[in-house]
Amino acid sequence: MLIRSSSDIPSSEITPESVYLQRRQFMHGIGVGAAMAGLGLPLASAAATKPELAALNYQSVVAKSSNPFYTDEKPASFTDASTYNNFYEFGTDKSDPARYADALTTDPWSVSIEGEVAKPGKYPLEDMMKLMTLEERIYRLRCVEAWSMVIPWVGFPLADLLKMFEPTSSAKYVEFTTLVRRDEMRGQRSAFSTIDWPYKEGLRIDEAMHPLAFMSVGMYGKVLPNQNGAPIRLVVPWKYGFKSIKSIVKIRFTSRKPRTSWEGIAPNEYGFYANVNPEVDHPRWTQRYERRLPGSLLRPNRIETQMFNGYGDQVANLYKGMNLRRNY
Ligand SMILES: Nc1nc2c(c(=O)[nH]1)N[C@H]1C(S)=C(S)[C@@H](COP(=O)(O)O)O[C@H]1N2
Ligand SMILES: [Mo]
Repeated sequence: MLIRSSSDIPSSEITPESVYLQRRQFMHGIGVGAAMAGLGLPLASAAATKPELAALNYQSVVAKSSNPFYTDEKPASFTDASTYNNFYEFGTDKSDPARYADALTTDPWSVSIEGEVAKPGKYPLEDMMKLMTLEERIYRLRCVEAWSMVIPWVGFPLADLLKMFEPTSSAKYVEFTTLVRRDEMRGQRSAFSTIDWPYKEGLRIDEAMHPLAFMSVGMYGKVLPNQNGAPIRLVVPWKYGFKSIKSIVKIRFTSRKPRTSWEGIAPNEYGFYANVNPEVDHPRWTQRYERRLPGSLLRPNRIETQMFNGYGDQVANLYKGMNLRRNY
């Protein structure tokens, strides 16, 4: 059980393998949020999220092969991971998010929970995070345009978050929505934008509940930089990068498959599933190889792409009997 209130965590459990929030120091004795009361969970007062995250010691976590998410692949540098980004709300160039995402205010932040759940509502981010155990999770984030980076994310399982809201039996899919705030997101003011804001993504409920799917609130032991999707973004390690939606403000549980932004833009190029699959080419390029960043012109670091981004043992059963060429 990963969901627990801060006061339950004995200091002896604060190990290098799993770094827990040490909220006690940050308790302000502020009253209880109505949303939390609605969850019927142990209540704690507002916590200062950012100082806690800043205190994470990620190095010691990286070294532990006992971490089930461990990889011995070399992580990209923090600089590479935070200056080569896709975040169209701030522009279409890979350097735009690092240049312009500082304009985004991420505090206060809340997430609306809607649809097929027993406990819908508007939940302040701090309140949700209080119930989560933060872990380092080292994954390759692979973009559909054939580049990848290994990034030590800090986050918690998506399933732990979703279960708190008690999805009903009609909840077959989960839809995620990014913030719209034109005055802070210059890409949303652009006349040339192809995206019909807000950016939306979706998962089948069993994909969303898979232990590899997680919500990230940090990377490299630091609070998530705005350009990487602060204050909270999805990471789905076995799928192409565009599924990993950033700066989430709404999670809706639905009985029908939600329409994603990229399906709206180019349905023949970007499907709902978007599982990493070297066997199925993108209409405009092969998906057999990827460039592992950082690379250079002389050393492009081209490697073979693995089925499900290397997580096949863990996720292939989700797609048993499905035609993966049709369900791309
Ligand atoms: N809201 C939003 N989320 C988004 C995107 C975006 O444009 N807007 N781009 C996606 C794409 S195409 C990729 S490859 C990843 C990039 O994540 P990174 O910049 O942290 O590497 O974010 C995904 N999430
Ligand atoms: Mo991407």
